[in-house]
Amino acid sequence: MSAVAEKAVTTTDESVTTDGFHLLIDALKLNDIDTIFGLPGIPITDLTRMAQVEGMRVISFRHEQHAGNAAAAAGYLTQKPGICLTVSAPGFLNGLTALANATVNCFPMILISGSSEREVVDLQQGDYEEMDQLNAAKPFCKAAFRVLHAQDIGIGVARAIRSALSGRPGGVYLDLPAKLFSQTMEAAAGRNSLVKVIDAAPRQIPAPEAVKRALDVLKSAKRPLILLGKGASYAQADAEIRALIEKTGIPYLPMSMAKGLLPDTHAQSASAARSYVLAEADVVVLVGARLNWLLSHGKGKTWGQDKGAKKFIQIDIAPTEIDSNVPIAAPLIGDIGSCVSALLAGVGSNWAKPDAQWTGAIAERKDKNLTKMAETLAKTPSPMNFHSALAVVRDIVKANPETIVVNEGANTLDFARSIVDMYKPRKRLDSGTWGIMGIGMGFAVGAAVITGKPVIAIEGDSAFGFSGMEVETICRYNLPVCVVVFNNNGIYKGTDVNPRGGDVAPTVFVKNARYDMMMQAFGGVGAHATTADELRKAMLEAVASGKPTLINAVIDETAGTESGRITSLNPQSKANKK
Ligand code: ADP
Ligand code: TZD
Ligand code: MG
Repeated sequence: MSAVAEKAVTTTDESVTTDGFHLLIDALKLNDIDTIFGLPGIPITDLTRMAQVEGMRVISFRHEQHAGNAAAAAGYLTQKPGICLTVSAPGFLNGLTALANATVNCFPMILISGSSEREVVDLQQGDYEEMDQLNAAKPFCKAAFRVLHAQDIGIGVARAIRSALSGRPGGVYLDLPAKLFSQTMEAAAGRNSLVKVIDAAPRQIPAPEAVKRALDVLKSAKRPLILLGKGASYAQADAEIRALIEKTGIPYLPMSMAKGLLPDTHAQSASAARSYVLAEADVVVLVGARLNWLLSHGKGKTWGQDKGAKKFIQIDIAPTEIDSNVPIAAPLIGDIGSCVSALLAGVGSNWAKPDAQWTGAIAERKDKNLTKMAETLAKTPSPMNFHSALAVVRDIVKANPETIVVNEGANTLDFARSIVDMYKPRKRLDSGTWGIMGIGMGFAVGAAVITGKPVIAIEGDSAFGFSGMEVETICRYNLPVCVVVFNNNGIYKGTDVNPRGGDVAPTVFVKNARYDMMMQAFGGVGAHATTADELRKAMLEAVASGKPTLINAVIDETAGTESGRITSLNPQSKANKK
């Protein structure tokens, strides 16, 4: 037996001591956390070994940002905070981007970082990887804690878990100085110091008058619309949400990560008539969706500013979200499960379904747009464009609805979001609230590990580059991940040229790169697809085998547009100088 294993076993003996390492592992296990995503090094190397010996899964990455993204994905999918473990200063900072992104996305995760000696750090005397991590983390997360004494590890972990999960979920930082790990205490006292968090995300029941107000506003609607956000999918109130939509007969729109909460093929989905319903609806029920840039802040042309005032009913757990951009007529504060149930009770059995004029007009536009899209998807241009490649992905996901789809890029993201239908809740993970690049392989690994389900990652070639080295991680753990790189030789397009000559333009990459060979380098399957048929064959093989696979899908380098669908956010030069 190794020294590490021996030490772990002896903690069951009442007469012996435990230490910071074991208390942390025991505290996590006591709270049903069984997986750590991280990257070892001083002072947490032994912690990763011991956690494995104690039966936890320790998934080791090549860069902390991706371990952090994996933890965030795990948190979103399971309602248990995902754990990311890093070394001090640079490792911590590498993980911090993921912690901030998780917080922005309202995903529960805990970044646990080892840190250097407090006395040296605070006097800035120059320690190995010296940094005041606690203060650095604070602006980027929901809460940040430091534990200095072994007997406080239980409480520290409990505070971190409750902070991550309760109310609006988010990222929490837990700072553990190196000295803490080897601090010892009597094993029985250690066990008693641990805390099992009871009811970490308590139900928050909406006030009856708020429910009545919301129902009154909804009843007054002529053209109602329900908008589902990723808060709705996170909440795991799938049956209640479906019942509300089907009982009221109100058309609904899913935000990208709420796709599949009801199947995208549902008759009441208004996705294919999105711009029409946003402009025309008179009452909009927001369910776990913020009126941020992704929804044009709830105002302007998108929302039909010239067509009269709109009324919003907003269900959210965070009261300060209300009136963030436009006035909210009926705020409904509470957890989505409780709020939707309360609305359902008020809806009863004789709810008047929306006017057929409204639903008919939506259906008409939907049919027209879907027919047009079907025509575009049926084409097989050479080289492939986004549509012809995504038509293949769409078929594969339809045939494998349990598959989790990870998606990032610009055009690759925007087209995939609208073309690839989802059929089950919480099967789509993407660039989210920030529109961040780099979540790809981290989310893919996190989702595959925590759910045991296969993953298809639809990646722009630029987007993939941010986390590409993690294909080694995918191979190392033999995960059923199929990465499809939409290779158009660059960011948005591969056609830019530098008018001055010399260096190539900033948005283009090496032409005809073979990303598939990266996967082969680590023993996975690489495939090169230049036609839709080749792409289909490679994806079918990947799905059937479950082997780590990367398909280099060659996309017409002229096919994309600048910034995908958000070209308008690009500042334009006003100078007249050349
Ligand atoms: P999307 O990007 O899909 O529009 P957002 O991330 O903007 O979604 O919005 C998610 C919202 O859901 C946040 O305002 C968050 O407070 C809220 N939320 C998250 N979980 C819950 C829950 N369990 N109950 C109620 N609201 C929730
Ligand atoms: N860096 C980070 C962390 N996030 C970002 N969103 C960007 C940079 C800017 N950016 C985008 O918004 S999309 C994108 C970048 C660099 C890449 C687009 O290229 P792609 O996709 O190859 O991934 P398409 O299909 O070629 O459009
Ligand atoms: Mg590209």
